[in-house]
Amino acid sequence: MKMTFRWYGESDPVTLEQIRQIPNIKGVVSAIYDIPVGEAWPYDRIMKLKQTVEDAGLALSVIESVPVHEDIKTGDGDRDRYIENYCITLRNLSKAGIDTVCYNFMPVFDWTRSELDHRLPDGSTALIYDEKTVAKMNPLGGDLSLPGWDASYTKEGMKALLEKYQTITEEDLWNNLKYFLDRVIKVAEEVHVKMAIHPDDPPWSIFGLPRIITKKENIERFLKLYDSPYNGLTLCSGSLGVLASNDIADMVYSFCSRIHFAHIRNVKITGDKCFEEAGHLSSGGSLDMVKILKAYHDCGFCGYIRPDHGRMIWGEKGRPGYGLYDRALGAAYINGIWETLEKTTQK
Ligand code: DNO
Repeated sequence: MKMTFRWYGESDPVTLEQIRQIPNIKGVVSAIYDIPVGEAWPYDRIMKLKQTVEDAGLALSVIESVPVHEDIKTGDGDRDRYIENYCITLRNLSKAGIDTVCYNFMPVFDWTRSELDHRLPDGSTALIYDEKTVAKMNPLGGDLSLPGWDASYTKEGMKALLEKYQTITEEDLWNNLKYFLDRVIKVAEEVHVKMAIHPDDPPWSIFGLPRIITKKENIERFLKLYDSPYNGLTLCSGSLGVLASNDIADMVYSFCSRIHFAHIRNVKITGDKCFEEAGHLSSGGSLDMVKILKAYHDCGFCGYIRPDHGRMIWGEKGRPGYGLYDRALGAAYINGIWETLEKTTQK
């Protein structure tokens, strides 16, 4: 496995210099954040990002994410133009030496939580999700804004988009995803960029919007939509793991050859469709991190891996889920488990 750490670019309070000092982090996962969703990423902008990262002694390992325009997900408007742009971006990324791209196919909202700074008994704060609170939230009301959300919508634009989704069923979303893959994976194969879809977080419908990358059967269906090693997964233990019926280690064993990027984090299921983000340690949450990492190790996983969301600890202020300290502790924990697996497994 290749350990990486997410960096949100120049505006990230966490610096590349800090990231470089976390043991075993050799590369970062980043993106260009100021290009409107749907537009092609110019080669020189990609090279500028790569240079900045390399000047700090790190590699630009994965692009997380190249976002997918809503017209592609709804299957109308300018989807062909946006798909064409997506392919240009992949070609430019490949030319810059990037081999792995993460994306998602969640309508309108990326990862969603009901509270960003829920205080835990130890004084740290964590992201939590409570279904009843989310059900009461007005997606038009600006109640919450998360780092993964596209903040460029006007209220009217958002309203129109949500209305459009009223007529889009899960099956429509599957068809639109296939339409996208049929065009994009062909290019990914040609330029050797591994595409890695991120599961829906949380893995159920929110605000009445369809969500499909939610469980094992659906991931199997996804992989068959375009059967190619370039059509792969970002397996996120925390996103899928909030459903007790999702067995993450089993998914790793089942899909390993198609997992290009592993997001490792723990979550504590606190009720039906309710959860709290925990530190990475197994005993802090509902997932057995050793079992999950052992599954990757048993499969000979050599893709990219990163610690995922952390709590805010030691008084740190920063981007929800993406502070330095708790994620660095997560990285150290993953390193420790991996080293143990390396040294105790018969080759
Ligand atoms: C959340 C992240 C997601 C992820 C996207 C991938 O912390 O894992 O925002 O980057 O869903 O497109």
